[in-house]
Amino acid sequence: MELAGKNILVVGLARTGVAVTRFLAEKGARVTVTDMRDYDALAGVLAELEDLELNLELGRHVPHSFLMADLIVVSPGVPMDIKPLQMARSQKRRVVSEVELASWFIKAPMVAITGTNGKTTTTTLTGEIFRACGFETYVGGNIGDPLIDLVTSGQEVERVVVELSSFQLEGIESLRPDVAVLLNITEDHLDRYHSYQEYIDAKLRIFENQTESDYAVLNIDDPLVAACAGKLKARIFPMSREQELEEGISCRDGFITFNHNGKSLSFGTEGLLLKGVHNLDNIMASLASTLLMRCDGDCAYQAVKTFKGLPHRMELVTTVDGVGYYEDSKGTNVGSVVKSLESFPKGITLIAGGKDKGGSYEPLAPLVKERVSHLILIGEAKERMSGALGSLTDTRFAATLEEAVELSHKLTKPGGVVLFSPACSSFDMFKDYLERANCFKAAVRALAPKKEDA
Ligand code: UMA
Repeated sequence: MELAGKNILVVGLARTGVAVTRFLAEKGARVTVTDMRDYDALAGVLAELEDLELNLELGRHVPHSFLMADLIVVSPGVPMDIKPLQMARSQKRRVVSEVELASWFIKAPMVAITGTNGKTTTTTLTGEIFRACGFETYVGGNIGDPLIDLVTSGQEVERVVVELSSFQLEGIESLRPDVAVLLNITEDHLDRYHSYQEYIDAKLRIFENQTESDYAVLNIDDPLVAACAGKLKARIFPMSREQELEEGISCRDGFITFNHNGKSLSFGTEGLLLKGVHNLDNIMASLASTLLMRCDGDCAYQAVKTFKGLPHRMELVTTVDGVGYYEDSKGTNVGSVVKSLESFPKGITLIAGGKDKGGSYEPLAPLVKERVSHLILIGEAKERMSGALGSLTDTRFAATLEEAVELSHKLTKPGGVVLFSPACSSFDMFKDYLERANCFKAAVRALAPKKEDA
């Protein structure tokens, strides 16, 4: 689509909206930007865009602008079913997400990664492997850097690795990854979707434009993921920790084995810095994607061996009075917290809660009963979480995250761990999961600065 001179509406003015606006304005489009937040709330963001000529509609969405637009680009945080978007669609206006827009201008081969958990780790590691193998690589998407930034920069790359959320996938039309990865599906974002099936359907859209020349890397240990295999046009490249695979990637008895077109490569898992069984899935997905896209096995394995993982994923903040304090602010859904709890044997003080996403907390019950000595709940979700889990262990409420940390310090015996893994989003008390992570870390460090164990 030729953008110069077109009326384009950008909906949402946070990270994505700013990046899209700059791109479109530089392409010569007539850009209108709309956000429900007002001028005061957006002062900082507007300062970043002051060199551009824009039409601003802030503090409200004006339906007329949606109906007049040649193209509407929607930020991931804006639900697709808000009234003005519904109206625009019914009037055949073209509505896309930022990743779709970016994909129109990207020529380099693309690996796209989705799933409920592990996306960011897999995306980062996949990027690291490509770079270690000598490919100029851009890593972006839901991970934090909008994909459109690559296009705006004019940077020529040889590989693109993009983390895609269900929100971004809702607004694609033609985005077609050369390799699309689906790691797992468990309940999430039920505050945004009308049903779990709607969330699953959004995730599966990652495959919809693929053809027989592309690959779908599927974690077939996950029944929901395995179930989609028969419906895809792309070549299926399965991954499993449970089955040996003649064609695919599997992990058994301390070795990851990649079998493809009669070629076999084997990689030992002992001594890898990335711990936990769920991380084996992330590693297999990254190896599969990169080896399918011409990476050398030895170089790829070197990158895996030196990869330490990400901040805000089970990060040990410090140890105070013999108790380890782990920050897992990215544990924003139940499936993710299950995996975090599985990492410790017993004696866990779990701090959880935040903005409720409407899903069930029941999947946490067996692990809470078996391993959690104290459960400290915060945020809007605390009553509902207490209803599901409160009878299984000593359960208390705290008004703030700081208060929860102080309480955990009083309750946890030496040798135990305090795990902050919320199972909820942060938006009831914080700007985002990063602010929440920093609040937890500051509260831990304030506990006993001189008591930190060496
Ligand atoms: N808004 C409206 N009208 C509405 C609703 C919202 O105007 O009806 C406005 C809000 O006031 C806000 C903007 O729209 O100003 C929404 O922005 P956004 O939430 O899309 O924020 P961005 O900074 O653009 O971040 C988004 C992703 N956020 C979400 O999906 C919620 C980021 O993923 C992503 O990194 C970024 O684009 C760059 O691509 C974050 C996330 O939480 C990490 N993702 C979810 C997750 O991982 O679970 C999906």
